[in-house]
Amino acid sequence: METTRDLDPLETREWLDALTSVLEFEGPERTHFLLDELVIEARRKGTPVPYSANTPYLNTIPPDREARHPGDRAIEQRIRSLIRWNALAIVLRANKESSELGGHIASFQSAATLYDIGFGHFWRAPSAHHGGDLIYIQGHSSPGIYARAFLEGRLTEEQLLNFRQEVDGNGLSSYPHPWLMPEFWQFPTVSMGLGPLMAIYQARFLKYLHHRGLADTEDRKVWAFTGDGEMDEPESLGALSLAGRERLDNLIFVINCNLQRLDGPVRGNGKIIQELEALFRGAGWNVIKVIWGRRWDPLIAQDTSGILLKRMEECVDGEYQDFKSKNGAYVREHFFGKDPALKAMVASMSDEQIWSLNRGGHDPTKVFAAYAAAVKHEGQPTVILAKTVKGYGMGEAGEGQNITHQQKKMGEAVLKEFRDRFSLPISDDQLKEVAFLRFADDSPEMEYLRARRAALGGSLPARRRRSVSLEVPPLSAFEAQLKGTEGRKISTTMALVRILNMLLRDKKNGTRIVPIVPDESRTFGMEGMFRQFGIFSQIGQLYQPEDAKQLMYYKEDKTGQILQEGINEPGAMASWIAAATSYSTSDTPMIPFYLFYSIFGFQRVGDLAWAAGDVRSRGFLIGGTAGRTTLNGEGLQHEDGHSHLISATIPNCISYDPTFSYELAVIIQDGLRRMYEKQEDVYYYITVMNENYEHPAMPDGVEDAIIKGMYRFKQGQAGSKEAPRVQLLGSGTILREVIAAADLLVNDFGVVADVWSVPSFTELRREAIEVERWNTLHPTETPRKSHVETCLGEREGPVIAATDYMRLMADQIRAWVPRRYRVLGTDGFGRSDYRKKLRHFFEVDRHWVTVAALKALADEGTIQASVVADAIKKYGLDPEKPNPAKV
Ligand SMILES: Cc1ncc(C[n+]2csc(CCOP(=O)(O)OP(=O)(O)O)c2C)c(N)n1
Ligand SMILES: [Mg+2]
Repeated sequence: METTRDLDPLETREWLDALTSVLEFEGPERTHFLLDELVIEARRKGTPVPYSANTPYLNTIPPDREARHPGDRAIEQRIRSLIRWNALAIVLRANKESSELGGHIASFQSAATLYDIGFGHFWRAPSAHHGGDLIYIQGHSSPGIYARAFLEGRLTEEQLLNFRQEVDGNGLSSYPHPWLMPEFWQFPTVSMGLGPLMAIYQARFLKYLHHRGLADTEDRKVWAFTGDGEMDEPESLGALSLAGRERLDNLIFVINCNLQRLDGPVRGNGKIIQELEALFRGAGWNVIKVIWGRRWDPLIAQDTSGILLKRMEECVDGEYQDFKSKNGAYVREHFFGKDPALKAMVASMSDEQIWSLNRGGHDPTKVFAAYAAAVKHEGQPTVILAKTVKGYGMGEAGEGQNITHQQKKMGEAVLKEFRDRFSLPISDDQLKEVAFLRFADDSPEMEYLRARRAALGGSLPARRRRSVSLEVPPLSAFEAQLKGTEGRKISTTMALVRILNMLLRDKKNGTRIVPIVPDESRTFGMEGMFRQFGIFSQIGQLYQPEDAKQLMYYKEDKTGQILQEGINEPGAMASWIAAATSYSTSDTPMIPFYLFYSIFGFQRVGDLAWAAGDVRSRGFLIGGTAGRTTLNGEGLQHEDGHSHLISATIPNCISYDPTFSYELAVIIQDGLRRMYEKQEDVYYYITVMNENYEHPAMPDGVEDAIIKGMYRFKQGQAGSKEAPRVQLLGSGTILREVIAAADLLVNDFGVVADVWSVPSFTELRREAIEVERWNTLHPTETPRKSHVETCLGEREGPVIAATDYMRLMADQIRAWVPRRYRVLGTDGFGRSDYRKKLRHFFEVDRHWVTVAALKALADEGTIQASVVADAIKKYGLDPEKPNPAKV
């Protein structure tokens, strides 16, 4: 259908005049209403009116509706200019000798005003009157944040000089890392996409705390800064609809649309601002575009014919970028010069004036107006799409150029231009050495800076390291798990759910437990919790659930305790991180338990799990239905035999693969004690399984050894003194095969076996490395012994280990096993079958453990090799069986 050609301009004029008059006399709401009615009527009559989520390529807030910037703009500009200078000085000086250390200049220069207006007027630090706003700062803009902290007197010159030099302490981390600067940085954002995702769930978790009456978060905002390139990440976009659906009006995204990412333009052939506008509007967000600075206002006001807007809309980002890498004359020629009438509009302007037509994101008045509108907006999250220039002020060294992202050098001539452009008080000598600049302590600038932050409650960013210590339940509270199941068969998953139920009912801390599930509650047998504790929903439940008449119906509730995240592991993980850091962000320790299919844990959200360590999360991750052969019917993509290897890569993640419910109880109680009573910055990964078996009572005095990772489960009873001996190790469900193998060994071959339960090979290895390191550095002192050496040193016979994980799991302790060590594991892709068949296939069942033990004894010369051959025959093992790791 022809829609662009105007067949009757007179008629068009009449309609437009009518619109103008309504707008003038009855206001924008009425105009909006009438337009909506017209579109609905046209559609009802069968006219196709295509959906467009875009508004014109203009600022969302027209000049006459802008909230006025209340500050002293001249002083603010001087402060901002000094911050700009110090930010680039940090990077230039770090790279003076060589470029080995790296750093970024161009990104912060494009974002300086966006941060400055926030710090100066909006972002409240925690104080007696306010819980504090939470700011997710773009990772590689860190030099600008350090530069401000330096001006405020929070960082020393020495620290700035140690940017990216952290080994000797007192240095500044390259990016926001709470692990490395625990009193400064709050959120690890530099892995693109994680900041936006975590910010959304943070905002929702603040609502959760508030609705459940755990903390007053009513007036707190979450601000997330991201680049326009960063919005390419699926993680950046993936939770937008959740934010819209949950009406997170405590959330503000600021997207710095400098039109460039690392290699070049973000959308050279299109317009990133328009693309993002449509996406965010579609997801239910309030969108505020800040495209043009105030120097454009008169031109836009003159544009009654729409030729300027037409040009603005047809121009693509690649061209906009190109203009800002050139000069005023070039912009006159190539932007305005396209149309004689347009060129005439700027005929009286000099090239300099054309060059100074500023972009919205560089205009403090426009940015202020956008922020003021955003914080007032109710019922929706807000995104501010601010157009800027990458490398703003860098001139020939990189302004608007494709190379600018990685530019770490600026020559003297360019620095002089920078100085003049921002009217910086820098002598030629200072310029040569790229000196850091400060205002005199009693200067109006310093007074202004201090007064602004004082009015907003103190300096930011700042991180709370500790909160209140909780009184955690003693081990005796877990009595039901410690005494064994007395004949009943249950899974460790069921034991875990029982523990969770007990903790949820705990009078002191029950309300702090946050069960989190990604649409998997029924898989773990947690559906009973729905009715009792409720699923959190800000709206409550607008419908009667289908199963309302049942005891355990599906209950959504405003004060619900469970976070049911849908089929969304990254979102659930982001929720868990928000809860696990609530001690820091809200001074309200929470105890999250996130349960997931273990294979969809670390390998699915590995980068978030790493960030969780960095941000000093405290909480429990529960890898459900774990074990390559234990989750038997779900095949290759579900059967996990390696999550413990990934969790072991995270230095402050403590992992366990328990077999019995008392082990689980001891581990969880100790975790509660370490994380919530002692406030250690660690988190737990525990695997639980869905195989039902009987659980014995806890043997006496094994608690400490369970926590260390290994204890003697059963002492082998020798019929005679000469009987050969072996040490059998196992974890998880496979420990039960190991226990059975001990019986086969003694009954079929007269070999005596001691059985060890090893809930954590990972913790054993960590401790052994520490002991070994101490011994190396203290060679003349009495050597210390690792727990592995202590356990196995005084025993006899070769050592055999089997788990439901890859061999590397048990191999972790090889260096400290004092004798011959054979390891069995489930290397290779999983597949579906009965557990019994799978354990034979992967060669981890009782027969294979027995054969491995006999072979080790034969290799030692304790028994004849023919005994091993007899066993292979006896148990029907095929010597030509293909290697399961390869098929
Ligand atoms: C997951 C991930 N991939 C790649 C990078 C490397 N990286 C850092 S900044 C950057 C470009 C960012 O562009 P944009 O988001 O537009 O930010 P700008 O610097 O333009 O403000 C890239 C690719 C990263 N930090 N994280
Ligand atoms: Mg960018």
